[in-house]
Amino acid sequence: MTTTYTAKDITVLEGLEPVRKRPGMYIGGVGSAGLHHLVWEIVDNAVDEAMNGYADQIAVTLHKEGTSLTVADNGRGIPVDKHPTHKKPALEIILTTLHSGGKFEHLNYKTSGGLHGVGASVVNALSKELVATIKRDGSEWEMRFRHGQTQGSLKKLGAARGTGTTIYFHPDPTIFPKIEFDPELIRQRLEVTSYLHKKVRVIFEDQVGGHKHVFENEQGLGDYLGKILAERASKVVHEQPFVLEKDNGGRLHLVLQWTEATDEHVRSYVNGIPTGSGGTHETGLRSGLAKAVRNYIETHELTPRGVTLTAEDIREGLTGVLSVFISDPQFQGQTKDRLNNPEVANLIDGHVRPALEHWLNHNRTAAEAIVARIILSARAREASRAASAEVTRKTATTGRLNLPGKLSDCATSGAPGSELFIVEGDSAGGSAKQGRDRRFQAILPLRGKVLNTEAAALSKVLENKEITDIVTALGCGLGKNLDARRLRYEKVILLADADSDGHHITTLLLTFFYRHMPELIREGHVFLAQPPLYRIDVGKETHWALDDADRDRILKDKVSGRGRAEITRFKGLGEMMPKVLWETTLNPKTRRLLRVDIDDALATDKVIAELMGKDPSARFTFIMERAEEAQELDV
Ligand code: 0RA
Repeated sequence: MTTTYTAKDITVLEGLEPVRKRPGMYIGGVGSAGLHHLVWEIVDNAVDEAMNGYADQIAVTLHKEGTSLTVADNGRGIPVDKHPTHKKPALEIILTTLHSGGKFEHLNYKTSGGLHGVGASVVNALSKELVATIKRDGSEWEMRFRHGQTQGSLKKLGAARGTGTTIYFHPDPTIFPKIEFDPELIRQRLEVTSYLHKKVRVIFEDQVGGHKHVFENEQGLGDYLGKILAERASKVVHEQPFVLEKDNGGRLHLVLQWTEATDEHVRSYVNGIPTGSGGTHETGLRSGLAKAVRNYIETHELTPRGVTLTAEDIREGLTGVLSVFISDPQFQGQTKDRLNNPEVANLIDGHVRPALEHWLNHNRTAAEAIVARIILSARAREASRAASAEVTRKTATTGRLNLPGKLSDCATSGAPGSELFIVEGDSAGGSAKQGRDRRFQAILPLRGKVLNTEAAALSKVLENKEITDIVTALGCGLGKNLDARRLRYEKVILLADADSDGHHITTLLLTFFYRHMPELIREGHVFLAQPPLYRIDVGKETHWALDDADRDRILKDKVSGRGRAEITRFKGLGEMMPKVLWETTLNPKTRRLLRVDIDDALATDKVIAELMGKDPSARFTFIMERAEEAQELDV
């Protein structure tokens, strides 16, 4: 007798050995990202069940050792009946055979999520233990696995009400060198999941930290946008956001709101996966958006005179969230966070353009405020371009910049090793000017108030004299016209008193650099000087302390048992002798500088918006905490 195998059977019967042999092929790697991939994979299955309308609750439990998880949904429950050809429960086939996409259509099993769309069997293959508990047809069933292999057969535990799927898994330590789930990462992902799927209740019980989170949103992306606006302390230009929800076939959810912020902040997701590097869906959004706005402006004859609107002008201050679900996402880039499906761009453009144009025409108050905002950003861009063109022109014709009067420049500005100290207050500026090495150190004292640039439009920022003096002294332009190669100093060093006013000024300046000259921070040009707060004299020795903790450390290590110490506290930089300022703060051989660094753009954004937008007292703790930390300062 001969047996005929169909292609379908061969596919379905492929075991899990390849997954254990080459886990990286399936989950990207065996580091922390790969480990968390297991969680997203199992959660995505539950999310699919919810998205299809069969479940409205997903509960994730991180068990207290932080090494295993349980994901439960109240969906239909994975079928437990025997598959006609394989004579095995469908549950077993789903968890022990490798399958992807359409190959499982005969089981009605399809995943839309998942970076690789690999499904639960991959998680099973890479777990030292996995337990599936199913409620279905009035009973509760259980099936256990080790390293992807069944441990006994499907068991009926007893009668049960309701339906649902619960998966417990503990990753295999012989595959993952370090098994430690990150509760904060999981919390954030689940919170976003709840925004992407409104009305699904997502519960996260974090037994590591002892917290329980319940995420549930009526408005979905609308609620998410509200949260982003609050975090960034953005002032909105119009009251109601533009909302688009298309749920037939694929899914497209979009919320947009223009703000007075000077940057664009649109977060995008494909099948629930964050696409931090954008891709074709964002391209489609941008083109649809630009066309809708331009059409509206033309139709209503709102075209401004003397300035052309660029696509960037149209998007300045735009805040929003885009979430799409598509059937065969192709991700690209080193971190696989850019969508590459070419067809998606036209699809999104085709939905966004008419819907947004319609909305603009039916929300005239909002539309007019948005157009005014766009024209303003175009004018501000023109103004700053003209200002930097002026700087270039002057340098070209006279060979000298029209530098601010109060700048004491150095002999080697523009050359490697040159430094600009931006100093708070005139008297401190005087000491610094006398104490510096004029060959390579320039001093710019600040007199007036520095504007809080966080909430201000660029045109406002450029009206502030202290800010324009800094911009002119640096010579590299700002915003979209910034050219870091033209920076006139290698190091830009902020020098302020070691007190709370000083910290305040420093924070304002850092906010300005972060918003309008971020390349300078990113390329490591921005530093904080660390002037001492105390002078400690013991006999013939002198020590300098940066703060109270430093003072106490010096008293303990250097002074105790060596006679009486005389401690002087400086009231401000201004009362420090120029020679002392040189020795402690200016001299590259003896000073300590903190390099300002951008760690994580999203987190930084949030910190700055929080600091500058709301609680003024938080501004100080920020700087002081960080400054005490170490050599690197993260804003
Ligand atoms: C296959 C078929 C059906 C449901 C599921 C799988 C299913 C899978 C997962 C994974 C996590 N939660 C889940 N819930 C359901 C449909 C069964 C039917 O027609 O009743």
